[in-house]
Amino acid sequence: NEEMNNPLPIFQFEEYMAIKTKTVNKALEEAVPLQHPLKIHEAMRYSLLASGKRVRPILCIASCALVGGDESLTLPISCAVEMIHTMSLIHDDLPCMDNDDLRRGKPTNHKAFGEETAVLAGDALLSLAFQHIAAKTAKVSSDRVIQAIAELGSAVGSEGLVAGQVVDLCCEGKEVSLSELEYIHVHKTAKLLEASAVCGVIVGGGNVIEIERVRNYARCIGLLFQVVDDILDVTKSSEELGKTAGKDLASDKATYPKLMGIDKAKKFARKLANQAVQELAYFDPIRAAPLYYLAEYIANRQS
Ligand code: GRG
Repeated sequence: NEEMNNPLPIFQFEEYMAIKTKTVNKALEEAVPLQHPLKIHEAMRYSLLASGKRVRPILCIASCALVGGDESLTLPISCAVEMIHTMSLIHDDLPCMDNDDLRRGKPTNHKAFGEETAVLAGDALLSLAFQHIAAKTAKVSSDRVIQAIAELGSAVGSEGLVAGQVVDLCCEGKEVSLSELEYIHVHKTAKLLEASAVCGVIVGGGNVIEIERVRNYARCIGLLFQVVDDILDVTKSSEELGKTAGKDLASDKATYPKLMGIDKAKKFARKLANQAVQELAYFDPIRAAPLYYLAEYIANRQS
C-alpha cells in the first residue's frame, strides 16, 4: 500500500470480487437463455458462462458506485462488456487467428462446436451486447444510454479492439517497437477496460471530470494488465523451466520484458499502478476502495 503512495481504507477485496462475480454470473445466465436454435445458444453460453475473472463487468459496477450509482443501473452494461470480451476471445482463438485449443480451462468454442458455429456465436454475442444495453437498461436517461453505447462501440470496432488485433496480426514475424507494442496493448486490452469503467460512470450519473479521471485510471490499469501478463510469462516460464531466461524472452513475440528488460518492465508496471491510483484521489476514498484494490490486484496478480 505504501508503494502506491496512498492510504487505502480497509476493504475486503476478495469478498467483494466473490459477491460481484456471483451477481454478474447470475445476470449473464439470465441474459442468454437456452432457447431455439439450441446449438447457437449452447455455444454462446458455453464460452460466456465459463470461468472468466469478470474483471470488466466488476470494473463497470465499481465505477458506477464510485459516483454514487446503484448496481442495478449498470448490470445490463456489465453483462454487455463481458459478452463483448467473450466474443473477442472466441474469435481470437479461431484457426484463422491464434488457433488455440484451450480457453478458460476448457476446449475453445470452435473445438467444441465447430468453426462455423464459433464465428456465429461470437457475432451473436456482439449483437446481443448492444441489444441488451438498449433494451434492459432502466432508470437511466436515454442521453446517457446513447453515450454509453457510443463509448462501447468505439472501444470495440476499428478504433478499438479490432484495430489492436489487426495491427498485432500485421506485426507478426516483424520487429516491433515499444510504441507499436503499446498501441497493440492499448487497443486490444485497455480500450475495453476503459469503456467498461467509463460506461459505469456514465450510467451512474457522473460528470465530465469524473468520466475523464476514471478514463485515465482505466487506461493505466489496462496497460498494466498487459505489462504484468508479459512479466508473468517470463517469470512463470523461468520457474517452470528452472532457467534464468523464460520462454517469452526466447520466443518471437514482442513483450515489455523483451523490449525494455525485466527490471524496467517491473518499474513501468509500478508506475502505471501509481498513476492509476492517483486518479482516484479526486473521489471519496470509501467509494473508490474497490478501484484502488482492483489496481493493486492487477499489479500483483500471480496468474
Ligand atoms: C471485437 C468485433 C471484435 C472482434 C474481435 C479477435 C479480436 C477482434 C480481438 C482480440 C482481442 C483479445 C483476445 C485481446 C486480449 C484481451 C485479454 C487481456 C484477454 C484476457 O483477459 P482476462 O485475463 O480473461 O480478463 P478472463 O478469461 O479471465 O476473462
